[in-house]
Amino acid sequence: MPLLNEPILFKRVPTHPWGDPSERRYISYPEYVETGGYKALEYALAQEPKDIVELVKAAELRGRGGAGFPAGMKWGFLPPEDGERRYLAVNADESEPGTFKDQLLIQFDPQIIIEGIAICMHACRLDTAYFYIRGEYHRHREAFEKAIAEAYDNGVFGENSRLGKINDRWPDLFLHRGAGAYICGEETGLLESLEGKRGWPRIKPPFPAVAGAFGRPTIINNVETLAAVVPVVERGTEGPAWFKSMGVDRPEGAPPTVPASYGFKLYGISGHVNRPEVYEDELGIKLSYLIEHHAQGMRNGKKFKAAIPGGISMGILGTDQYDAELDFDIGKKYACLGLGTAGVVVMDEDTDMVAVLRNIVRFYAHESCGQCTPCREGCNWMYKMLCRIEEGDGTTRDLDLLLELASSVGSMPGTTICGLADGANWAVRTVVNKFWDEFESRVSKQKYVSLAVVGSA
Ligand code: L3W
Ligand code: SF4
Repeated sequence: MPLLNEPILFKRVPTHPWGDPSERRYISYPEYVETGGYKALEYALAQEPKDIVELVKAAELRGRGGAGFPAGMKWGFLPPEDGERRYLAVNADESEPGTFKDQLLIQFDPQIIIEGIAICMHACRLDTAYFYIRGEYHRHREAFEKAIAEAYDNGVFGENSRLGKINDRWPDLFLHRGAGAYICGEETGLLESLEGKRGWPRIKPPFPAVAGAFGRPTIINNVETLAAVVPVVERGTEGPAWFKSMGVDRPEGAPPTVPASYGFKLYGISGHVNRPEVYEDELGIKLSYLIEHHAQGMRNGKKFKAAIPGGISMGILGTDQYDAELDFDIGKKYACLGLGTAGVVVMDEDTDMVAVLRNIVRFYAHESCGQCTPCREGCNWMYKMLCRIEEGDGTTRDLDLLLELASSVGSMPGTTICGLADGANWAVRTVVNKFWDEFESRVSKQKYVSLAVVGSA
């Protein structure tokens, strides 16, 4: 059984083990309300906006889009109101490979997201929200557009909205479609795209909370983060303690400034497992538990070899890390970048790790926006070396170069505008280091100039 007693975000979306996924259907506004929806917004509207920000801060809800940044703290970064426009941009671009957790809520229970959006707009005094949705999500877009129309019809947005005027404007929610570029999921690439420009990430600071869409203060939150605000706020002052009764506490003796991993999480699991799916459970469940109890074990009874914890940018968990706890501290304990989106991709004993890495780096080379030379040239260079190694034409020099490029400060790491290049570096470092024997056995020993395993994984 899962650690959660009942689904929270998936309350209305049938998922294993509580319901039959074949019975999923669109939950309309009236059905959402009949099943307890919009109580959280009602509560929020009866409070001072700043008190809702404090409530979310107290819950220590960390962003569910990949970075795990505390949502309440982000909301608190907004400058004081000046009467001009302030925006919310909802990141529904969901294009990190292996990540498909938000789409179920978007397609089947969009009102929980819309309620979270409305709460955030009230709390942060944002008058205009954009729902930036991945271009390939056609059915999801249709469902969300219908949900927005229902929300307008029922007075959530538009003239005479129950939120009242914000910055002297009636609040609005617009849907904006992406056009298939991964980089537009990076928050500042998303803003550029929203403004009608090429999705080129911006240098930070300034952070979007200070200067975001159209140069105005903007909050950018992931779909799951905003949905998770709803059950917390719905419980009023009890919300933070309830949320913190789930998940993983900060290490003993750590100061409150060290973020913990509280609450519930949507885990998407795919790859060589019997039941790939999105599951809801507490933060901190073991990878082995996710595979065996939720995903019903490895496919064809094969042995576990590796898993990507949460989007390919996070690096990889090795064969001996089967019991890794899936919380935001996973990176510190298991030599990877972090939990990311918790889009777990599982690989069995027959998987060719050279081919896996070649495929991952191909993705980065293709999706690099090209602004930064180390990313544009480096990803392509690494891809060419990996193709050589996979085809049996590589040398140990290629392996050393790969690691040097991905590890040495001044080559790729830390030299670029956004995290895409670093994502590629983490993938290369962790896959090569954790599966060194496999890579070494594929290259010619001639021209051996060993830098050994450069840097730690
Ligand atoms: C104001 C400060 N705001 C930080 C804000 C910042 C952002 C958030 C986190 O990358 C990761 C990446 C992907 N004043 C602030 C501040 N902020 N300091 O906090 O910032 P950051 O830079 O840590 O992260 P990020 O740029 O948002 C996200 C990885 O997640 N990833 C996710 C991909 C997700 C998808 C998807 O499908 N959902 O594509 C997966 O691996 O690579 O490492 O809002 O502005 N002082
Ligand atoms: Fe573009 Fe890569 Fe630079 Fe990011 S790191 S801004 S994707 S070139």
